[in-house]
Amino acid sequence: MFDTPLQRLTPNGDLLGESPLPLEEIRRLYQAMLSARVYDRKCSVMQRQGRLATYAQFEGQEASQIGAVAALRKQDWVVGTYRDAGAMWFHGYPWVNLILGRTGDERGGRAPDGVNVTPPSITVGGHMIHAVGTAWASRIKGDDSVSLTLFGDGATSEGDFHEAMNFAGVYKTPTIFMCQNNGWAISMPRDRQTASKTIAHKSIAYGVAGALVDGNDLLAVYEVCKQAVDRARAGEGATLIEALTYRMGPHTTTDDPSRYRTNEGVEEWAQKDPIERVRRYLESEGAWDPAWQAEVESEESDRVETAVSEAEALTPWTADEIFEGMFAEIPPHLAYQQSLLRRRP
Ligand SMILES: Cc1ncc(C[n+]2csc(CCOP(=O)(O)OP(=O)(O)O)c2C)c(N)n1
Repeated sequence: MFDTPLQRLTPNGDLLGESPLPLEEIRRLYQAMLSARVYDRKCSVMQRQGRLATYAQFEGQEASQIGAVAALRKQDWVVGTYRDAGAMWFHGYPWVNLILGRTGDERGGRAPDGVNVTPPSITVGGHMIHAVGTAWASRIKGDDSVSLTLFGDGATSEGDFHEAMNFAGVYKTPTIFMCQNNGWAISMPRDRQTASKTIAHKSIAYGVAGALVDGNDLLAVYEVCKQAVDRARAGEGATLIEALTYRMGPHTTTDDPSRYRTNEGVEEWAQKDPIERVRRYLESEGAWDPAWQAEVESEESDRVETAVSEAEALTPWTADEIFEGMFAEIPPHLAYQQSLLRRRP
C-alpha cells in the first residue's frame, strides 16, 4: 500500500491514463498557478525591500495548492498555514488581505464575508483541529460542505495532528487532510520526522482513507482531492492525502538553507516543476502558445501589482482602531488597556 504516488502528468508533460479535467479547466488552473508564483516572487522581493515582514515562499508547491482547492465548491472551507497563500487566494482570500497580513495590518487577518478561508496558522499543526471543527459543524448543521486543511510533513509530529485525525476518524467528519510533504521542516529532513514508511500510512491507524500523490502534478492532485471531497460529502468521512513535493526556497526569508542542505534536491526538483509540466502538456494538446503565455503573465502581474498598490495605499489603523478591529465586543482587559492608551498625552 502507498508504494507509488499517483501520477497523471510526467515531468515532460505526457499524460498517463485519462485526464480528470477538460483542457479549458486545465488552462484556468495553469493561469492560477502562474498567478500564485508571481505573487510569491513579488512578496519575496518586497520582504527584501523592507516592505513586508517575514515571508514563507511556496514556490514548487503550486500544483498541490491549486489542484486541491480546484476540487472544492465555494461553500467548503480552506484551513491552511503561513505557506498556503496560493490555496487561500484561489478559494477567495484576496491577495490584498494576504499582503496586509504580512505587513502586520489586522485587516489582513480576515476573509471577506462569504469566503470560507481561515487566516493562515502560524502555530504548526493547531489549525488541523479547526478544520475538523468546521467539518463537524457542517455535519451538525446538515449542510454538505467539507473542510480542506493543508499542512507540512513537520506538522504530523504535533499532538494536534493526532487529535484532529483521531476525532475525524471517530466522528467521520468531512475533512480532507492535505499534507504537503515538501521534504523539510525548517532544517529537519523528512526521514528524521517520522519512522513511518510514508505519511499516507498514518491514515490506516486512524481508520480514514489515505492517498499518496505526486504533489507537483496538478491533475493527479486534483483527482485524489476530488475523490476525497466526494467521499466526505457523501458522509464517508475523512481522507489523509500525502502530496510529495519540494520546498524550492528557504523555509522563510529568515532562513539560510545552505546551512543544512545541498543544492542537489533543488536541482532535481527543478526538473519536476509543477507549472512547466502543465505548460508542456497544454502545448502538446495545441492549447498553449507564447502569445497566450505573455498575455496571462501580464494579466497576473497586473493583478498582483494592483493588490500591492491597494495594500500600500491604505491609511494605517490608529491605535484605537487596532483595539476595536479584533472583537465584536472588546473584552474588559483590552478595554482597560485602551483607556490607559487614551490617557497618554
Ligand atoms: C507549535 C509550533 N512549534 C514550532 C514552530 C516553529 N516552526 C515554524 S514552521 C516550523 C516547521 C514546520 O514544518 P512543516 O510542518 O513541514 O511545514 P513547512 O514549513 O515545511 O511548510 C516550525 C518548527 C511553530 N510555528 N509552531
